[in-house]
Amino acid sequence: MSRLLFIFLFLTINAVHVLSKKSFVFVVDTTISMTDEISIIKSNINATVDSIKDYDVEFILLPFGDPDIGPPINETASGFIDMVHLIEENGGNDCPEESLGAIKMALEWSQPNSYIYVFTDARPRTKDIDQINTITNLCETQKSQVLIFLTGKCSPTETIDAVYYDVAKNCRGSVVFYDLGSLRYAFKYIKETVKTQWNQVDAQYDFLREKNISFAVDTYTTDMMFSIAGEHPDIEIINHFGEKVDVQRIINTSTACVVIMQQLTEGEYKAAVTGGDFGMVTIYTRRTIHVEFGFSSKIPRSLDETSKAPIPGIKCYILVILDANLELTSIKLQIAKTGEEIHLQYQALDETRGYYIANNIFEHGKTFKLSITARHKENNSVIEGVTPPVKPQEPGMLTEWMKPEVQIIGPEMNWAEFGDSTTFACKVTAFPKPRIIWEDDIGNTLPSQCVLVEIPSVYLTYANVANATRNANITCMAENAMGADAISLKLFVNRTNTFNVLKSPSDITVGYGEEGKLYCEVDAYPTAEITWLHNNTAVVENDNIMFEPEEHTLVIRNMDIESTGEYICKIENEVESRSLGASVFITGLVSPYIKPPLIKNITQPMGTDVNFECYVARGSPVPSSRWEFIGHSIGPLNYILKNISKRDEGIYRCTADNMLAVDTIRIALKIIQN
Ligand SMILES: *[C@@H]1O[C@H](CO)[C@@H](O)[C@H](O)[C@H]1NC(C)=O
Ligand SMILES: *[C@@H]1O[C@H](CO)[C@@H](O)[C@H](O)[C@H]1NC(C)=O
Ligand SMILES: *[C@@H]1O[C@H](CO)[C@@H](O)[C@H](O)[C@H]1NC(C)=O
Ligand SMILES: *[C@@H]1O[C@H](CO)[C@@H](O)[C@H](O)[C@H]1NC(C)=O
Ligand SMILES: *[C@@H]1O[C@H](CO)[C@@H](O)[C@H](O)[C@H]1NC(C)=O
Ligand SMILES: *[C@@H]1O[C@H](CO)[C@@H](O)[C@H](O)[C@H]1NC(C)=O
Ligand SMILES: *[C@@H]1O[C@H](CO)[C@@H](O)[C@H](O)[C@H]1NC(C)=O
Ligand SMILES: *[C@@H]1O[C@H](CO)[C@@H](O)[C@H](O)[C@H]1NC(C)=O
Ligand SMILES: *[C@@H]1O[C@H](CO)[C@@H](O)[C@H](O)[C@H]1NC(C)=O
Ligand SMILES: *[C@@H]1O[C@H](CO)[C@@H](O)[C@H](O)[C@H]1NC(C)=O
Ligand SMILES: CC(=O)N[C@H]1CO[C@H](CO)[C@@H](O)[C@@H]1O
Repeated sequence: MSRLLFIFLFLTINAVHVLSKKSFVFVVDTTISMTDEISIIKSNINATVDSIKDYDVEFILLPFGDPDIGPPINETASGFIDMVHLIEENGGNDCPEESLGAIKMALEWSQPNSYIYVFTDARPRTKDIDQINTITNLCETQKSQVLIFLTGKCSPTETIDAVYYDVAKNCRGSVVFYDLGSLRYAFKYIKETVKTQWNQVDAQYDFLREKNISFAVDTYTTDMMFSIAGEHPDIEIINHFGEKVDVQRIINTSTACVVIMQQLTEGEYKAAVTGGDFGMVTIYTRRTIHVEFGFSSKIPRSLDETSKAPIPGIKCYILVILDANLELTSIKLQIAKTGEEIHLQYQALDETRGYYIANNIFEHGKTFKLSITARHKENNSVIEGVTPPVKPQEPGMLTEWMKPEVQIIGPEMNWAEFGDSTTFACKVTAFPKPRIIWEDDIGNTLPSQCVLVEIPSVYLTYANVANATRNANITCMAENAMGADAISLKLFVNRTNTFNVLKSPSDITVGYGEEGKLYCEVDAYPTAEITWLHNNTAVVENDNIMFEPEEHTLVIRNMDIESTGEYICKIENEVESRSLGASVFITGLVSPYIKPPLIKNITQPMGTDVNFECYVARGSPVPSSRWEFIGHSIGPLNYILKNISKRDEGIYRCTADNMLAVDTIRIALKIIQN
């Protein structure tokens, strides 16, 4: 387990490095004792190279004899095959050989992440053993894999030198002993190591007869391969229910056993490894991620704003979407045919959702793949993924003329914070290029931008509301010679709650009959409602009291006593409520006053006329006044009572009243008989 951890750290620290073509290096012992092996190599090499030449590898042949090593020959696939067929064995029949020097040279000569296959029948020379440190360091920095295929022992009694195990262990490889009859299986193993892009190789060599290896299969693991080398090796994979898992046994010889597992389900597993003696286990794991991606000439915010292939010749943004648990560590462009690899700069668009953006100018006709490396955010394990091949769009394509069709991208309802800049997008399919206009519900044209995403007829159009201050209905219209289409989106502006009273009513004194105003104004969100109360009763508009909402006022047009009293402006929304009070007073009112009469008793003979006079000296509003006799109103202020008779005798009252008060004078009439 600690070894597993070590490998994880190892892969993590070095996750970002410049990758170039991997090398496929054959290190072949060409001494006379290898004659039979070399003929087996020759008869297997064509098919092997053929099956892997499409993977991005370069071929290097490194022969070593006695005492010469190399030189390495860097070749194309077919040149490499030719060179292998030209190998001639010569030189000493000594044992041991300079195999460590050859491995070291192979590592120095090859690219990082290479496969180095060593064919020899000799153990290393004792005096070369100090090279093992150099080899270990090279393997650590290069991450190359060294597989050693041994076909003999220098003397039958000698055990395989432990030095090879050290090399294999430190170079993620294995030491496999094959006799001449089974050497061809080495080529099968080679194919499997290259055919699948293993991204984790873990070598364990410390097993004696029996070992149980626990391992976990996560959601990203797609394939695993176990290689067991030793005497009569065997392996059984057991799932967490204790059930035996079906595996594909691709090599089963008396010294090597290789099994492959595909379509694994997540969980804890156990590999029960057995052998006759000391042995070595190499575990290969392939983990891949599902990558979603798209292209646009404007930075896309979602896959909806992209096309499946880039438009060549212009700056093109690439949106890459990973599982949110993963953090992108590299994006590479692998150009088909040339094998060229381009590292792309990228930045997170929304890391929590796994959205990343890179850009590139794609070349016409150059098919490519995107190769992604990511790391798991929790345990830092490294995962890779490669997209299917993508071919840039063909410029200059024409199509039938078609009427625009407008589609919303993203939600129909959009929320924005107050004052935010908000961008809306629509997809328009039309040919020829349509005229596109964005408008809001009060007729403003919004600034917009239009990009072609799919040649020849798919456009993306973006409109911007620079300062969202109100809810709006926004329409995208597209028109060409074939017709028009439009679609509407809604913008809701989310404001923070505000409640600012701008004007509040204050006490006023209004002259009788004059106009009075009370103010009440608020800036509130959500919108607040204003209601007025007068003496605790809701004010209803009438001829005298009116509201002027524009001016935020309540208007008393014609001041009277009724209109005095306590007024309250009540401001209320879902969040807050406030009551603001003020008193209204009246001025200019005068009580009626009747000038007292000089003669209060009138005595007159029957049949004569009596002149009643009543002088109202003051009063505002103008009092109403009259003469009364025995409770009845009898006439106006200057009243002449004619031809008096006895029954007219009594007390006469003159009354003047207004809203404030009443004033009264009395005159007694006495009639004498003549
Ligand atoms: C393998 O390739 C070599 C060189 O291209 C050729 O001479 C030879 O006939 C091939 N052998 C087989 C078995 O195809
Ligand atoms: C081998 O040749 C290829 C192209 O011919 C070249 O790109 C690569 O760097 C060479 N490798 C070495 C190790 O010289
Ligand atoms: C491996 O596990 C089996 C049971 O699954 C057990 O019988 C055996 O002793 C274990 N071997 C080792 C070396 O732990
Ligand atoms: C990393 O964490 C994920 C999620 O917790 C888990 O599925 C996966 O098995 C872990 N991988 C390793 C190598 O531990
Ligand atoms: C593997 O080979 C051995 C003989 O070397 C044989 O006994 C065994 O049944 C084979 N296993 C499978 C699964 O083919
Ligand atoms: C946005 O509009 C509001 C109200 O019209 C205004 O107060 C504010 O200053 C504007 N902000 C910007 C950035 O233009
Ligand atoms: C939005 O505007 C469009 C075009 O002016 C109109 O057809 C549609 O009914 C409006 N929608 C709403 C909800 O106001
Ligand atoms: C609206 O704004 C408040 C406060 O700024 C925020 O808490 C809330 O999530 C926002 N709502 C929406 C729908 O954006
Ligand atoms: C309101 O109260 C004042 C003072 O009490 C009173 O003069 C006025 O007539 C009242 N008006 C109404 C309409 O109730
Ligand atoms: C007026 O007449 C009333 C009764 O009729 C009487 O009480 C009063 O004294 C008289 N006053 C004068 C000044 O004559
Ligand atoms: C002039 C006039 O109308 N005189 C009348 C006054 O009243 C008496 C009775 O109350 C009549 O008889 C007179 O004719």
